[in-house]
Amino acid sequence: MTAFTVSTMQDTCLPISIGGGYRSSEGAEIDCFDPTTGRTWCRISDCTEGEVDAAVKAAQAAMLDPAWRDITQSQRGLLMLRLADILERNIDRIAEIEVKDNGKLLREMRALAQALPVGLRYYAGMADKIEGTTIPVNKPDMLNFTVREPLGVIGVIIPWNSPLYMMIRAIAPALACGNTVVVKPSEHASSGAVAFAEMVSQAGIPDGVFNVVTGYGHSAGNALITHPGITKIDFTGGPATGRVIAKNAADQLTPATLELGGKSPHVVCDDADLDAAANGVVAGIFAAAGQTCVAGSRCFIQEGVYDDVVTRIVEKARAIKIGDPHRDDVQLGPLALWSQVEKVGDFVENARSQGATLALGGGRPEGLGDGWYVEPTIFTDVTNDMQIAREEVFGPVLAILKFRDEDDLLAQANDSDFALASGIWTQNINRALRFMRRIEAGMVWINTYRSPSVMSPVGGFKDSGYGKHNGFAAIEEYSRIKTVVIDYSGAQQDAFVMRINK
Ligand code: TXE
Repeated sequence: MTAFTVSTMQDTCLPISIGGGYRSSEGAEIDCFDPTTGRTWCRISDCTEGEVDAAVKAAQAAMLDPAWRDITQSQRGLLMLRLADILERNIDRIAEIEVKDNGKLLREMRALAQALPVGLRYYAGMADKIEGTTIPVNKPDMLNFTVREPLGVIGVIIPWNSPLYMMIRAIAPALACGNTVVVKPSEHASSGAVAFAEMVSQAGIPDGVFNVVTGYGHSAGNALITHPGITKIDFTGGPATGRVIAKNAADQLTPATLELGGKSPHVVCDDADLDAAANGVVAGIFAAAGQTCVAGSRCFIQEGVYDDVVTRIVEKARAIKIGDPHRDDVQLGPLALWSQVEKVGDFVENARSQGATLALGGGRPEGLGDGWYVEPTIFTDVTNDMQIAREEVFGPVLAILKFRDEDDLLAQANDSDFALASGIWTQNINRALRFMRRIEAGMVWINTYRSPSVMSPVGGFKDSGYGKHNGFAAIEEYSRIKTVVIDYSGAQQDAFVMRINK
């Protein structure tokens, strides 16, 4: 089998993987762009409905295949450990392939690639610890227990910002629970998932357990999530698409885990270590060029230190080195999509016209060729009703707001459609814990920001979606409970009266 690299993928149309191995698709070709040059670097296919159907059927067949269905939970874990070892040997290759698609810093993509085997090993270790419970139902001579079983075929839709990282956090718990998966990566960043398929085969995971179909969301993606053979949808992407997916899932009564956007509040209190806080705020929004769902895009600064902290943040952001994401000294690469560059431009215009003050950036840097670069951009004097404070930009744009006291802070911070992440910088533990209790957010970081772990549940509330990735919580997302009742009394039952607790 081919070992995919940037050079073997360059200028080719990538294959798909259905039921093991690779094949070419009959669908129309789609160009994939390198954001550092703005030019096409490879192509993928827009898979046909028939191909998506074949992928789901392959995954259904694998669910029934004794090679997957009948192996022990420990054996499943061992297969995952083998896959983790293969991934570990391919970290650089994966990072390079993914940078080509989304233009994020090679350093960042390498760190994410290093997290892939960690995630797999975490869930591999869990595979043989997935247990049911015994329940004392207060009925003598009756045994009541539960077993946890896989759901079936999981349809996984991933975005372009951190493709394999998002994919692993779905497929690792899914496989640990004994499911099979069909992945539809973003049309902008499919190369990592395609390359990954060969590693799954090398690990000895049975054919059909992991399948990849490529293509647009409205075609291949829609065919996948509306397929009656899918028993669960795992989606990471934007809220608009999330709503479409949730409606489709509801139509088929298919459960879904949705991780959508955010407009996360990042708070600096007057008692914080101001320099550490300013660093945290800058990293929280400009790392990954703001293209992360947990970006700390709404910064709240307490009035007494507002001017001081704004100055520190602006100076640190001004010093950010923009350029080729492959270089070690670069801190801000291009945006992944041209449409994102245009979207950022619209946000900047709108923020200015609504009365926010442009304190830094707002345009595109000179001298970087045709790459899709945007300057680190900061708006001050933002109020919570402005578009820049309400909608997700998904770019290097920070909105700074002022707050008086805790009540004022929480009223503003919670006045948002989103509730994914939050952060607070303060030396007062009581204050931090009061914030933790009252903030509407799936995650609260105190004196740190953007510090995820596979062991720690991730997921939002409100328009940021529902369900959890990571941690033990994900096992509940990818398995179902079956209740078993055994009467060992040997007594005759009154057939007309329910044997309910009295
Ligand atoms: O996402 P989409 P886009 C946010 C961010 C960004 C916005 C739009 O604000 O600007 O979303 O980005 C597939 N049925 N996030 O347009 O459309 C699609 O092919 C099935 C936040 O890239 O949500 C891709 O694989 N699938 C986010 C995936 O959905 C469909 C990360 C995501 O695409 C589909 C990315 C359909 N009808 C963007 N339509 C985060 N939470 O990290 C699209 N898709």
